[in-house]
Amino acid sequence: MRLDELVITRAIIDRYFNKLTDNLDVDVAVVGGGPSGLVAAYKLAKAGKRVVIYERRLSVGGGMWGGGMLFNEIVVQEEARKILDELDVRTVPYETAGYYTADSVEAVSTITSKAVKAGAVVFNGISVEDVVVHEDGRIQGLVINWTAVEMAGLHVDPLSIHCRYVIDATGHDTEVVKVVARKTPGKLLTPTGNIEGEKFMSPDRAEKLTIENTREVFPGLYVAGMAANATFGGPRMGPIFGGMLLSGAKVAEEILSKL
Ligand code: 48F
Repeated sequence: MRLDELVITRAIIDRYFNKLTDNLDVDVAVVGGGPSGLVAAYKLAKAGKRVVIYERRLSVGGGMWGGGMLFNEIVVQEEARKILDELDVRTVPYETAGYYTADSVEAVSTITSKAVKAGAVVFNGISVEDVVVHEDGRIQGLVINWTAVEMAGLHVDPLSIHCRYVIDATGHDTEVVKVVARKTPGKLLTPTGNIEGEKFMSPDRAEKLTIENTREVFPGLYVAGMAANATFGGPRMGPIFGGMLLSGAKVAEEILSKL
């Protein structure tokens, strides 16, 4: 066949804009496609909910690609292994009982594939810069813009989408919560009403607290993964990823119980 560049162009534009307009009003919008966001999106989509992930970078996966210090293996503990089993990510028991390893590239690519096949729609190269809140004070949606616009520092107004729930899965930077905290100081559902801030490395406590801290932090806004610990004052844990996966599963469960 002879290829026509205009057909190629039209196909991309048509299909992309259909995808965009089909997803302007969804059940759950996940901000950040790291391990916690991907698992949350997978579980929600599998339960039949309409889910989108906005990811600033070209690739989802967040901090999981590089394992620890670019050694591309991740560690998960016994409690989290069943999630990797469910997602068809192979794990290998380590010599110390209860610890398992997985290839980080297999983990990211397989979890992403499962989430997308379950129906989650990923918009990469898009950054979330604000939230939509009307008179009732509840988050109704997100304000989004191209990452390229953000990077270039261009003065370009963003667009908005609607969703019933937002998950801040933006990792250490807890970006959505930061915006909310800046615009409504003292109103977060944290002990101080503000962001408590991430604490020093302490994996055992951090992994447990990540799950505990995975909850609603403002009407309509949940935190998951490292954003949960940064928001509620939990420690960091480094390259053990069980807490991230379990946090993604927990936030999905909590939201499903409300939808
Ligand atoms: O940081 P990240 O992997 O989040 P996570 O699910 O996992 C944390 C671990 O990777 C690791 C750790 C535990 O072992 O400490 O750090 O909590 O992924 C966060 C994703 O969110 C994207 C960012 O590019 C990354 O892929 N992101 C951050 N801010 C925005 C965003 C934003 N404003 N809009 C869109 N995406």
